[in-house]
Amino acid sequence: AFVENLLKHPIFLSNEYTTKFIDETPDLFDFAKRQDRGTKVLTYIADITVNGHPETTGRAKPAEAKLPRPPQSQAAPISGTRNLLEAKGAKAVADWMLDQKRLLLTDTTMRDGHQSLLATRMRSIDMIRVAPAYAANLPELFSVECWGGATFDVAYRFLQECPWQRLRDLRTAMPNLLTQMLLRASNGVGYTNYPDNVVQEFVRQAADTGVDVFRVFDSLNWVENMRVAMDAVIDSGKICEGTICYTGDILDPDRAKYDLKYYVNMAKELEAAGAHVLGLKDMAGLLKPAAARVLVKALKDELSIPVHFHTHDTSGIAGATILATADAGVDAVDAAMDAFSGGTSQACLGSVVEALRHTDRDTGLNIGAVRQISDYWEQVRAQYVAFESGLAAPASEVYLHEMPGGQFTNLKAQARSLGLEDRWPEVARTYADVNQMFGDIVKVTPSSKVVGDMALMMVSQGLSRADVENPARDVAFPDSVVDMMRGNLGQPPGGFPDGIVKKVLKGEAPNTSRPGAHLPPVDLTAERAKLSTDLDGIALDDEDLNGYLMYPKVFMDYMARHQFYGPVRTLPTRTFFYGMEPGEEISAEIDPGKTLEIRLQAIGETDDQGEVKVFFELNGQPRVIRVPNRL
Ligand code: BTN
Ligand code: 3PY
Ligand code: ZN
Repeated sequence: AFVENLLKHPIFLSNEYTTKFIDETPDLFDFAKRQDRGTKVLTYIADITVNGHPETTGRAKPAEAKLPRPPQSQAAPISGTRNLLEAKGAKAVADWMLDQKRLLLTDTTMRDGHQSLLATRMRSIDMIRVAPAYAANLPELFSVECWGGATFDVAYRFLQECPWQRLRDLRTAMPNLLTQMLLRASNGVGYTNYPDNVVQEFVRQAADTGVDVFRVFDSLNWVENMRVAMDAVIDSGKICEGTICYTGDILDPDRAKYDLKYYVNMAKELEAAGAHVLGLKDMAGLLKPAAARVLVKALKDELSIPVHFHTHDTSGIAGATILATADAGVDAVDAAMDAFSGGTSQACLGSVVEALRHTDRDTGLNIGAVRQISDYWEQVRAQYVAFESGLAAPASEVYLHEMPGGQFTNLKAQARSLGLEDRWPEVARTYADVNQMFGDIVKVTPSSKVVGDMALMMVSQGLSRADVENPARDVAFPDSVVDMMRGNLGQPPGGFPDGIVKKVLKGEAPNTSRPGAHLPPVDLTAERAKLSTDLDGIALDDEDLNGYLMYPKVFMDYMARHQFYGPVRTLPTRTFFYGMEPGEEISAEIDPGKTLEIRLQAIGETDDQGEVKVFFELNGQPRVIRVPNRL
């Protein structure tokens, strides 16, 4: 009856049925709630089969229908870094790191790897299926970065899945390994400054659900704006990696703003603020080998906490930089499994393992296990060709524009959609000009987005830096620029230049104190009650509330679609993005022990009402689902 009702709905019958329709037509959910989950999932598959997925339509399609096969676990998981954290606490893990002769490795494939190569589109199921092999075969890893950064909102927004459930499942599947997340300090996993109690509540929940290592950074390197998040991590008993974002070039006298002294001072501030580990985050891949040697040596000399290095291979030289940091005594580094490495992603993990073999920094990882896991990742990556951003070769251009790995390909796609594809070199140069105009700032989410917004605006309107700075010329600045100049992302070292602040704010006074100091706390009890009412009394847990607090609209839209489509998160990735073919069979374990065996029998003709009948077998029982043909 639900499908009948739905199909008779006036909007459904019009051609306006898109995700928006689902999100904006609340009365549908009275019907949706009564549907069993099997029917909901079949409705999703039928719709995608008939109409395609909006995110993959018109993009490259994977060659063959093949389910990626994870490697066998070679043995029951042996004790790893997580066991040490559980037994002895965060400080003991840091001390243990300092005692290791070997270079410790973090695998970033499940977070930064796909964030930087596939627009963050990797689905949980592809991670969860290989997680037991990590636990069993690579217990020597320092950590697995698998959460935070852009993965949080992309899960809700584009993948129709709950990021918290991803974390819980990965945590369960890798009980001996430290899980690691990227946290944008007061910006949480969002693009704006949240009230202090929202940040604290988010950290508490992330620690509870399963994050062990929090890499905390601020997008302007303002330590003042990192304390709330760092304190919350420390209070949770988990590992606080207080992090420096690296920009400029310490060996270049023309970039004296960010010199060796600047970084060493910041590192000391972070150590004094209670960081268990110092993160050195080179989000654009700007740290060159010779500079890395100098910087890491200085940090190791001046600090008594371990140093964990993160870089991107955009310029093609990350491997050399990692080896230089290893020589200089770095404690841990990030790398991505071979199939998810290189380009705007991290350096190649297997190659780092091999390069250090039989040296005193030998990583101790089993290279056979690395290869097997990477073979799995290669099959996974092939399923996501629609999201490949295709940086065909290393780009030394990154030293000009300094775009972070995650932004580079994204901005390129944005430029393309604005018809500026041929003018990419101009966009890159303008991005560099905007950086100088803003006073040479750290560019990383969210400050990098502000610089990108401004650069695209300038190129599309044909404005030069001189035009923008000309007091006689009226310029309409993007909202994100106004917001940053108001001080809502905090302050860069030395503040923003007076001239640009005046021009952007038209005389309005900026706020130069910590944004969280003047944001009133959110009334969590009231928010929960309101959310529950808005969702018709559905029971909401703390994870849901935290999702809502970060991204109210994205979360509500996700919940609406969830009511309609049910648990689509365990569908095979090919089915999720392309639907099924007649004769094809798949299975999806929607709960532990509850598996849907789905066979698509046939797809009917479009009838005179514009509807298509899709014939399935669900666990052996025939089922017919009608969906509109919107093509
Ligand atoms: C999204 O990409 O917004 C979330 C995935 C759900 C998309 C479904 S597919 C069928 C229907 N038609 C659309 O245009 N969106 C939804
Ligand atoms: C993020 O904040 O998502 C990043 O990856 C920054 O480098
Ligand atoms: Zn990164």
